[in-house]
Parts: sequence; structure tokens; C-alpha cells
Amino acid sequence: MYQYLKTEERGTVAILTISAPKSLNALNSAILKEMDDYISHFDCNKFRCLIITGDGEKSFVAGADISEMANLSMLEGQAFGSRGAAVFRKIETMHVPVIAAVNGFALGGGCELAMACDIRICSDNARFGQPEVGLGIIPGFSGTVRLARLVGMGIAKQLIYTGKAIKADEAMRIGLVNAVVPQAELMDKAMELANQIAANAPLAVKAAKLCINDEYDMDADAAIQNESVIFGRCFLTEDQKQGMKAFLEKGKYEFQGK
Ligand code: CO8
Repeated sequence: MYQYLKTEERGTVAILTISAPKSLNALNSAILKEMDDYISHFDCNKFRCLIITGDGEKSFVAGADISEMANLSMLEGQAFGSRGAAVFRKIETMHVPVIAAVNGFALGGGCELAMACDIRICSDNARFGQPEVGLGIIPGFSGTVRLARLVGMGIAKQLIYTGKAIKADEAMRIGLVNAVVPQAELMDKAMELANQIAANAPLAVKAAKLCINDEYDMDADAAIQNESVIFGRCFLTEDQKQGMKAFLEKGKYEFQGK
């Protein structure tokens, strides 16, 4: 049992809800520890997709907990930043796709958490931003790394230097989110997307995720070579054999993850 996390299973889809409503789900050390525990014990064979959201209709995550950071020393600040960054990296490298269902404020560490997920969808009241420079710090949970990669250097610099939050439609326009939906439809839309992913061959989805993540930092030749190797490995799986057989026979095959 967690104090700050609610967990749910819907078939092969897991839902993780961050719940600290008094502080708009701001991330403190205790929440990061619980998230680390949840991710570390996540069963990627049982589940084929994870959805991360925030409790309530106002906020996904309103950042790292400012009251916890206010009096940190340099080394404590580094340690806090590293702790959050490590949890987010674990999310980014999980063997199943992770969808952020952003239900309101995604500021600072909240925007950084959303960016560590594979896909972001948000409600129409969502607000995204990296307001850290207005607090005398910089994004410390890998925001300077991921924002530029997602939306390009120029837009990332503008968002981080000004600290201004943007609305859902602007986040959509710059490619920070994949879809904007009415608040009441957010979890249904997230589930629909998760189920579409979960219906596919899980080992192939996992391989695709690893390829996309790993190849981002490779030069083109190495990346293409890497994809060829991983592509070849797909032919070792039962799902490839049965999936193609079913297609040719105009039947349907339920992928087993084997
Ligand atoms: N930390 C702690 N408490 C918070 C946070 C937060 N990030 N955000 C909101 N809260 C608390 C408020 O203090 C308030 O508490 P109380 O009721 O006890 O006064 C409660 O949540 C409700 O908030 P508001 O009354 O302010 O609600 P509003 O609707 O008026 O405003 C906002 C909502 C706009 C979201 C506003 O609360 C706000 O601006 N919050 C701060 C947003 C922010 O600056 N986030 C970035 C934080 S820095 C960060 O994330 C850095 C990440 C990297 C860390 C690296 C470590 C070294």
C-alpha cells in the first residue's frame, strides 16, 4: 500500500495515479520513493501499457515540492534532482509504453514527468510549463534534456527562459502532446490508446520502444544497423509466426508475448 499513489489494473493496462491533492500532487521525496518502488516492481510481462495521471481535475503534477526544496544545500539539491531524474529515466526505459494522461497543471517536475512518458495526452484545462527560473533554479528532473528533444531547441529555450506556462492547444501545436480531449473523456481516451497498444505483439512493441529510445542518440548508420538486428530478432518469436500466419489465413491471433 502506498500513501501517495493509487494503483489500478484494467486487464493488461495498469494505471498509476499520483495523489497528494493538498499540494496539487507536487512531488516530494516520499512520492518519488513510492514511484521508484512501483516502477521497480512493475510486471512488464503481466501488463502491456502503463498510464500515469494525477488525482483530481485540477493538476497532473504541479512540480517538485517547493516547500521541500526551499532550504536545500547545493549537495542536497543535487541529490534531490538526481533522485527525481533517476525515477523518470526508469519510466522512460520501462519495457512497456507509458502514457501520461495530463489532467491539469503539468509544471516543472510535472512537465518533466510527462516528458519521460512515451505519449502525452491531456485534458483541455491542462497547462504545461517549466517555471523554475522564476524560483532561482533550472529544470532539474531532466527538463533541459527532454524538452528540446521533443519540441526543438528554440521553443524549449523560450519556455524555459521565460518560465511561462502554455495552454493545451499550444502544447498540441508545438508537439508537446499527442492529443487534447475534454477533461471528462481523458481517461477513456487514455484507455483506448493503451488498449490499442496492448492488442499488438508485446515483444514487438517493446522492441520498437527500445529501438526508438536507443537510436535517438546514434548516428544514422549505427541506428539503421541496430534496427536491422532487432528486426531480425522478432522472427524468433511465436507472436511473429502466429501473427503472420493468421493474417495470411484471414484469421485473428491473440498475441501471447512469446
Ligand atoms: N510545491 C509545493 N506546494 C505546491 C506546489 C509545489 N510545486 N504547487 C502548488 N502547491 C500548493 C500551494 O502551496 C497550495 O498550498 P496551500 O493550500 O497550503 O497554500 C496548494 O498547493 C494549492 O495551490 P495554489 O493555492 O497556489 O493554487 P492556485 O490554483 O492558485 O495555483 C498553481 C495553482 C499555478 C499551480 C500554483 O500553485 C503554482 O504556481 N505552483 C507552483 C508551480 C511551480 O512553480 N512548479 C515548479 C516547481 S520547481 C520544479 O518542479 C523543479 C523540478 C526539478 C527539481 C530539481 C531539484 C533540485
